[in-house]
Amino acid sequence: MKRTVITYGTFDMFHVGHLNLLRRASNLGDRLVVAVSTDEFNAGKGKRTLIPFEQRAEIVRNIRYVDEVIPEASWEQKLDDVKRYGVSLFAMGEDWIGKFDFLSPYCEVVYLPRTEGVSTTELKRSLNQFCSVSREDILRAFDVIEQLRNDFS
Ligand code: C2G
Repeated sequence: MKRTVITYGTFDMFHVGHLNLLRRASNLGDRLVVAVSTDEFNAGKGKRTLIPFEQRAEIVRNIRYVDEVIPEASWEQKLDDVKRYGVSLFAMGEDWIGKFDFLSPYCEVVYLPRTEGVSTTELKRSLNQFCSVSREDILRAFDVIEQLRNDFS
C-alpha cells in the first residue's frame, strides 16, 4: 500500500527552506499531500501573505516532490485529513515540535530540521530595505535640486 505523507504550510514567497522541507517530507513516503493555508485562514491567524492562496497553491502543486495540494482552512482539519487521505506520516518543520503530537495515535508524527538563514519574514525585510530609498539618496537629491535652483536663479 502506498505510504502517504502530509504536511501543512503557508509557503508565502516560496524559498529554498520550503523546498527542502517538501523534499525531506516526500522522501519519507511514496506520496506527498500538501495543505496550503488559505488567505482567510491566515487572516484568522493575523498573518498577511504577499502572495495570494491560488498562486501559492499553484507553485507548490508544481514542485516535483508534491503529489496533491489541498487547502488548509482551519486548525481543526488535520485529523480529518489524516483519515481522508489515508496518511501514514504527518511531517512538519521542527519549529512546530510537539504541537501536533495529538495525531500520533493515527499516524507517525515527524518534525524535520528547518533550513537556517532563510525565512519569508527575512525575505520581506530584505525586500523592504532593497526598495526603500536611503537617507543618503534623499540628501543627494536635495543637493541636486539646490544646485539646479542656483544654476537657474
Ligand atoms: N520551513 C523550513 N525552513 C525554513 C522555513 C520554513 O523548514 N527556513 C518549513 C516550516 O517549518 C514549515 C514549512 O516549511 O514546516 C512551511 O513553512 P511556512 O510556510 O512558514 O508555514 P507555517 O506558517 O509554519 O504554517 O497548520 C500549520 C501551518 O499551516 C504552518
